[in-house]
Amino acid sequence: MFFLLALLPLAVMAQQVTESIKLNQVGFYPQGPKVVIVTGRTGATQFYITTTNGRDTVFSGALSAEQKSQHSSTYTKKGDFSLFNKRGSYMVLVPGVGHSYVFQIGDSIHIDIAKATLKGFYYQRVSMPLEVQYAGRWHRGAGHPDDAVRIHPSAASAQRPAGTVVPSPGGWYDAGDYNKYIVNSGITMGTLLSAYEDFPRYYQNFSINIPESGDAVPDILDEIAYNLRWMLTMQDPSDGGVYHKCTNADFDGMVMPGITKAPRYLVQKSTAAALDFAAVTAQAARVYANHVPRLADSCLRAAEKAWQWAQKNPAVLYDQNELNKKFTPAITTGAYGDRNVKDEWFWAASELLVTTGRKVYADTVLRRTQDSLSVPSWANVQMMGYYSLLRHQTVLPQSVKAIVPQLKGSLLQLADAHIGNVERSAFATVMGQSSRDFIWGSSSVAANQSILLLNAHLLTGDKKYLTHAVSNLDYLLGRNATGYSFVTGAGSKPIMHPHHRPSVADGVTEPVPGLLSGGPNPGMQDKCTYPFTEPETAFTDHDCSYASNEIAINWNAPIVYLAGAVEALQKELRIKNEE
Ligand code: G3I
Ligand code: 9MR
Repeated sequence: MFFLLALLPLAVMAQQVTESIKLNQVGFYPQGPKVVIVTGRTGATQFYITTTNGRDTVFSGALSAEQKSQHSSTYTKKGDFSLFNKRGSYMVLVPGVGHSYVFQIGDSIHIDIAKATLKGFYYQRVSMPLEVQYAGRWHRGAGHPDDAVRIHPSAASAQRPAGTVVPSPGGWYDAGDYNKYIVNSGITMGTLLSAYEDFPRYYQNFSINIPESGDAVPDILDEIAYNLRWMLTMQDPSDGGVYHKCTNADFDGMVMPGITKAPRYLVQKSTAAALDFAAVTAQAARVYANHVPRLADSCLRAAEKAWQWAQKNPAVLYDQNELNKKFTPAITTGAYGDRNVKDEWFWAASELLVTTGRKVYADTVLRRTQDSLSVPSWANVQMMGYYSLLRHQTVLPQSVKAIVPQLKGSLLQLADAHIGNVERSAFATVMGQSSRDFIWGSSSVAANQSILLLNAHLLTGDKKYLTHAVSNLDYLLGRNATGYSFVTGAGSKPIMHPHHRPSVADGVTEPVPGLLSGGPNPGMQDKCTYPFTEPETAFTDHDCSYASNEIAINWNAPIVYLAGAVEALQKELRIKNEE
């Protein structure tokens, strides 16, 4: 041992920081899991945790046998230093390979991630200036006012013929583009509202320095309300139908928001939009009841009206190609064209049932429980209904209470399917159990898998789900085949060039902080140049790459939930007999 300790300083100094050592670049909880991955072929068999000057070794461990990843030609060895629990700053040293970035071990280690990713939504606000006291270097003008947008011919009605001008200000820009889409707001808002519903005490004093900070409402609810008020403008007051989106005809160029004066349109009502809207406003109605009662009342009325519209219009899909054959101007922005709305029915019914207890909603819930269940995405929100029903199981009517064991069983079955083989995977993360995890917005797949596991943890108290949920936070913050932290401004090697118009156009070197990059996507639909093209490496930190490196509200919301939940639950990571 003495021999080793004496030699190590020299070894460290001789070695460089290497990107072959991949780990959560932010850090670890003292009692939490701690895993490091060494990529590339190496004869090394040991790893060392050292002080940041490399002088002292504080822990050493054996590297696992070499593994070939299933999702790329990457070889890995794994090191586990979970047993090392001393707070401080450290590096990982692997002789012959180099040393890692500096990371921390500490309490509340992810609080900055939890706050920055929620603040990310503030930076997406439409129609209001981002002032320097809140936005720092990223302050900017108001962007699109959206106080006078036009009814697109696809959305014309007797009361609102094509060209009618209506206000639809506010909300969040969807992503790297400047449009506003109801379907994608659906899962985004549901996820953020659920973060609050699951951890209300945690968010009570969770301040993120937005203009509303300091009022009586928790900041997370103030931020959500900014988009909620916009969503309410998207409902046609005469029939309760909900427009699919508020958009330019074509994407703006890579300029600051509001520079172009292209007309904005409310485009075609759709069943998916109505039901996602109904789900969000129904959930908001109960969440805001004690905080902003008038907003809550408006939400409930809006939710029931949207539901009624959907009942009369149960299969109005949004098909942009068909739409463009019939109407001008052609609309070429994001489609969010969901072709299956069974899950939207289930989610809307679930939220309306929890909020109102009415039988009509229970009937739909009961009819739809055999439908397939998956980790949620913008196009599949079935699981969002499960989360809410199980969270509020005590207030459900008897008929639905009777199926709670079945709902819980299905959720846990899916959770268990995600953790069965983690130890055998090359990065030891829940993410990447299947190649299909690597799709457009794969980072949100990772975060949503963790939310599933966190729900399993909340329902059972079983720590294994929580521990596995942390593995995907580690994935997003650096323990992945690309070596990037996918959150702007976080970690030692964060992405720097997201496909995000303000970040490209604002003249500030650092991108807007707290935004989650889409992540590896072997589809590479943007045709940019990718240095690697296999499923888990098909990523390029270039602003050209909207298919792998855009940011989007439905990707940010689940990392807000994940980071906040892990922070709120960090004490439960402790090994029981240490308490
Ligand atoms: O679902 C299929 C899957 O079954 C198949 O295995 C896989 C193989 O490639 O494809 C999957 O579908 C992909 C889907 O994303 C997965 O969510 C589609 O190919 C892919 O085209 C689709 O991409 C969507 C993209 O818009 C293009 O329409 C993304 O989900 C969606 O997040 C993205 O959203 C855009 C908005 O349109 C505009 N604003 C920015 C936003 C983010 O990029
Ligand atoms: O910038 C757009 C991005 O937000 C979308 O996700 C993406 C796919 O719909 O499209 C991007 O816009 C591109 C357009 O589709 C094609 N021409 C180049 C645009 C990017 O500069």
